[in-house]
Amino acid sequence: MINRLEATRYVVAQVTDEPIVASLGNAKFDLFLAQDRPQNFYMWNSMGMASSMGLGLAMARPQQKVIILDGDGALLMNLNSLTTAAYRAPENLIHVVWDNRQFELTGGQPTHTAYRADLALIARGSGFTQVTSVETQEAFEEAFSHALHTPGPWFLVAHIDAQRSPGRPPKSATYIKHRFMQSLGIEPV
Ligand SMILES: Cc1ncc(C[n+]2csc(CCOP(=O)(O)OP(=O)(O)O)c2C)c(N)n1
Repeated sequence: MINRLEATRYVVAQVTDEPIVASLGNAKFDLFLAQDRPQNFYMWNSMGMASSMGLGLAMARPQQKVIILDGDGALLMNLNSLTTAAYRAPENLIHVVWDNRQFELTGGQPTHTAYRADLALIARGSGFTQVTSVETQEAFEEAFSHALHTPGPWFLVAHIDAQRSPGRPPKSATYIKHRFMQSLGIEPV
C-alpha cells in the first residue's frame, strides 16, 4: 500500500512550477503538508470538481503539465469528467487518484471501489489509453515520473492506505484563487 503523503512529497519534488489541483479530501491536506506553493489549488467543499478544473486548466495551458490529485470518492461523484477528458485528450494532463476505498474525511464510509468498481477500468472505458494502477511507492514514482516526461493524458490510480492527513491548508477561497492565478501570470479580477 502506498502512503499518500510520501507519494505527494514525490510529486512535489518532481515538479517546478507546474500547477497542481488537489481535490477536497485528504489530497489537498497532504499537498499542503508536502509543500505549500502558489501553484497549488486547494479545492474546498466542491466535491468532484478538481478533475473538471484540472481538465479546463490543461486545455487552456497546453505548454505545461497540469496535475490533478484526486480522491476516489470525489472522482466517483464526477465520473463524466473522465469521458470528457479522454475525448478532449490534452497531452499535458496527469490525473492521479488516491484510492483508499472510502470517504475518509466524513467518517470512512466505503466508496464503490471498496466493492466492485475499478477506476482504472472506468478510465479505460472512458477512452483513456494511458492508464496505470500502482500499489507501491516505487511503482508510483516510476509511473508518475514517466507521465511527467511523456505526452498524456495520463490516468494514474494509486492504491493507498487510509490515513487521515493533519495538513490544514488556507481556507480563504479568494486567497487561494488569487495566489494561484498570479502564479500562472494571470491578474485576478
Ligand atoms: C456534494 C458533496 N457531498 C458530500 C460532501 C462531504 N464530503 C466532503 S469530503 C468527502 C469525502 C471525500 O472522499 P474522497 O474524495 O475519497 O477523499 P478522502 O476523504 O478519502 O481523502 C465528503 C463526502 C461534499 N463536500 N460535497
